[in-house]
Amino acid sequence: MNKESKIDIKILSIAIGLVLLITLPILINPEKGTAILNNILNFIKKDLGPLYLWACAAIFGFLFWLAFSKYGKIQLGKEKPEFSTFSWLALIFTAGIGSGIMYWGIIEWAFYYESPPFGLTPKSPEAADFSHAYGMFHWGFSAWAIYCIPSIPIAYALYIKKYPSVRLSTACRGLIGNRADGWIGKIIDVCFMFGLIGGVGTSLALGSPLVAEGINHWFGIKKTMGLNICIVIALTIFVCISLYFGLNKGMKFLSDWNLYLYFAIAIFIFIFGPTVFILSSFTESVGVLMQNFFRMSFYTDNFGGSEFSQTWTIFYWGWWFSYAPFTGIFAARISKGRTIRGLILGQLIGGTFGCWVAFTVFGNTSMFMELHNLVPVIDILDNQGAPAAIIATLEALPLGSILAVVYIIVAAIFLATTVNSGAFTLADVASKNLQHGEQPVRWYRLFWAILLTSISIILMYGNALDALQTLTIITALPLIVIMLLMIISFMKWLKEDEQLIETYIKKEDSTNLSIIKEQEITYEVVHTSCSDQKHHI
Ligand code: NM2
Repeated sequence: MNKESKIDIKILSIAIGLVLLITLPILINPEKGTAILNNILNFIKKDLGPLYLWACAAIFGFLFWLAFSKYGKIQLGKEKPEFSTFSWLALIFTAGIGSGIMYWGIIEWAFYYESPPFGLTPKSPEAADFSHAYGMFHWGFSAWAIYCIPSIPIAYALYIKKYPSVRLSTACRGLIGNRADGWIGKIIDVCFMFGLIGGVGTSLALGSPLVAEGINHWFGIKKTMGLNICIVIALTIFVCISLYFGLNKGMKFLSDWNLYLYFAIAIFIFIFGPTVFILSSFTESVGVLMQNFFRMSFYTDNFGGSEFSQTWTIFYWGWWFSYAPFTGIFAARISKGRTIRGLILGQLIGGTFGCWVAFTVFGNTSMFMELHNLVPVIDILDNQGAPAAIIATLEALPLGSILAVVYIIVAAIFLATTVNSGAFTLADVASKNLQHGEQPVRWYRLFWAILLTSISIILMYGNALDALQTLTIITALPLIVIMLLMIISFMKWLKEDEQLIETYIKKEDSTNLSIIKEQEITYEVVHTSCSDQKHHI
């Protein structure tokens, strides 16, 4: 098969056309373009905000049920998992988490401490209690449920139904049937690409100023737009090298090292930072979170009138939603041989744990500095911005200057791994005729990386990155609907395959297999039936 036949020109051109349609007006008239987007955003956040809260809560409940239902036992493909559990989790974690974790993990508490929810007094002990619990909530189980949900129908379509593509439209096939190949399918796929471009833009918008702050601090180079752009170009080169070597070499290597360094910094700060404070604050926050989980999940402050929920929870859920199809596709792509339960619990527990490390260790260290008058974190935050407050916190620790350098490097790697897997997934979705397990062609992977980052650069240049961030939340809205379609489609498939699933599960029970053996049994019966069905598609 020649290279050309692997590119899906239709999807590619619709996606690029749509991106141009949105970015050009912003570029030509940034103020007006941004104002229009902000109006749409305000409408969504105000009037449709509760939808985001309900969607997230429902998804969390659904996954909880699914993981522990009989369907949780279904193994996705009879092959052995392609990656070790560590590398698998590392790939999933570093794909979905960008430099945001190094940015918000250490500083988010300060925002809540200054403007707390539930009408609490700013900077009070109660505000302190919630300031960590809220960070853990926004980067915890509910959030990871949003990431996890698309991976289940996509993995089912890929490994059980044996459809060769990882597209969202394919995962909706149970519901929309062959319309997945028509314009409905195209709209679904393009929505996702669009969300991802916005999501990555947001990550770059937050990540590059943090790196720029470091460069300014250490080398005295001025923090200009030019510096930000140079950072993104350097990052693109780095990403291209990793993409060139592909999933098994470049990307896996980068993800593994991303996590090693991340944990190394966390362990260092945990030992040489305020260990006891970290432990006790974490314990308290877990209690506050458990006690208030439902309240936080449905908090709109309808009667208090504050914008806490819109500024934070709804914004965050939107951001997670806009990334979710991409992380779902990516997670499904690398989860051959895992069970549905493994896929859900791996993402929910592994992802939450990974995020909580930052919020617990980095965030509490920073708060400790503020409360003990070691570093005026809030003052720096208010007057010089978050990146300066982050560096000041780190420099106050033992070996602070080295630590801060490594911290910023890890933030850059987090950013790189996200752009990396984003480009890989875009190339994957905008390809056709890929055989099972085949990766998109090399130049095409690099092309998407360059396209992704150049859109951000153009928008940075036009000073329209705020608009791009706004766009991320807006694009999350259709994605919520698409995810609902995917869930319904998945449930229809389960119903369709009910008989075979029963046989599969009974077979295990009657032979009284041990857990290990249970995992070795594959889903052959369904495989066979689906391969048969494939001929009719
Ligand atoms: N999420 C996890 O920059 C980033 O960390 C990308 C952000 C959606 C809040 C992901």
